[in-house]
Amino acid sequence: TRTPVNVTVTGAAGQIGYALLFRIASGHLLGPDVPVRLRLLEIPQAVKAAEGTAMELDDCAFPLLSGIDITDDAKTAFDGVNVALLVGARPRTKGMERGDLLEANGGIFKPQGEAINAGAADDVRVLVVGNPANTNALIAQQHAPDVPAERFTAMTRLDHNRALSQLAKKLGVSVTDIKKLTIWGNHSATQYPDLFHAEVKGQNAAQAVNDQAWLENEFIPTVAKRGAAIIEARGASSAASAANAAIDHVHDWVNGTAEGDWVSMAIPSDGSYGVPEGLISSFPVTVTDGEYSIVQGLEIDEFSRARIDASVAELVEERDAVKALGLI
Ligand code: NAX
Repeated sequence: TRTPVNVTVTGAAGQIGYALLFRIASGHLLGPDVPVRLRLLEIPQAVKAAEGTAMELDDCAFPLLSGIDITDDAKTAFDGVNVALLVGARPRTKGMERGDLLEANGGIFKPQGEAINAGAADDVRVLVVGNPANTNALIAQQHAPDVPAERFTAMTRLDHNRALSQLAKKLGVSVTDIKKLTIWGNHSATQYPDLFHAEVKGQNAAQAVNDQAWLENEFIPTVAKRGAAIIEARGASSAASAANAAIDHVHDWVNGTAEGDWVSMAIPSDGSYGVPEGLISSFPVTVTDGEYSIVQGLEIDEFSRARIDASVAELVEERDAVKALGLI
């Protein structure tokens, strides 16, 4: 039998954690034949709630779940970790300035980066879900100099999946008919969901839509502001869909992307498409043998250029702000 893969989830007692853990333990993260050992990291006040979730995990008798450890210590949580899902973060509360938000998250992602640096397995893969995800990933990465920089990623797969669904609805097709959709930039309202390189049943998606007003005034804002719409409707932020996207992100990073398609991942830029090197920005990527690469050679027209640049400019601002705060 295979050695279990160590999967650490931070913020395990939160609502995304609750939706995520059962799918990891049932084999959806890594595959139906890969045993997992879960490590749950929480703040001290939430350890008891995490223990409750662990009791429920026990009660599922998942054949692939070989153990659960719960801790409030980052060093313990990340010791030997193969897959790190950084979900716990400090949300923006009323009246909180951006600097305060970045500072509070620096206080979480800096020690977690250090703990990953100290104890992670050689093949560690890190996905940051907690917002501001791209910049939190950058903070953690900068405090893990011994881990290859490209192992730190942030989640734009929920945005990607939201875009797939919106487009499928508009065209009356199945989501499986759509390929090569891209989210560019930051996981924020400035993100750019790109239909100009996407295909629907082999046809260019923007041409299939043939409605620039819908694309600009409906599609892009609906995808970018979907998180707020969910809060408005549900009275709580996206949880199961965010957990599902985290599963998709890691699953495809480990197991590869489908032939003739790509996915969106926020990854450290190598300078492609004019995105400054080192920024953790969303790109179209394919994965082979567990390694992702940015899809090259896409022609970016003026419309897309302006939107990618605006989102990347926001990432530059966030990076400069955390630099000024001494967090990186
Ligand atoms: P919850 O508030 O339900 O859960 C967060 C959990 O993290 C809490 O249990 C808290 O105790 C824990 N936590 C806080 N600091 C911690 C630390 N230092 N170490 C370990 N655990 C810690 O939030 P939830 O709805 O689960 O959302 C989690 C994060 O995901 C938020 O930052 C949220 O903004 C972000 N999201 C990101 C999305 C994305 O697409 N990238 C979409 C969904 C979601 O909004």
